[in-house]
Amino acid sequence: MVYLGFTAMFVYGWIHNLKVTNEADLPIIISFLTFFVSGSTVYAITFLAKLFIDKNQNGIVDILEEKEDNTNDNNK
Ligand SMILES: [Ca+2]
Repeated sequence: MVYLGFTAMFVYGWIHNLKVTNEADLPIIISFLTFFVSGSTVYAITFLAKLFIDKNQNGIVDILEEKEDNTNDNNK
């Protein structure tokens, strides 16, 4: 919701600026879009990084290990 409000304010300001200066400020909207893209990129990288975490060094990715443990618990 914070992002939504921020986006609305930015778009409003951008359109206002477009009316005043009568030209679209493309570089700033591109950097704004880049901000959002990089935000989701960080999220994706964080998710992918978890696929390579193996804290107990047994060669099995810990995310998969946790799922395996849950399956074992169900069998008990
Ligand atoms: Ca492991």
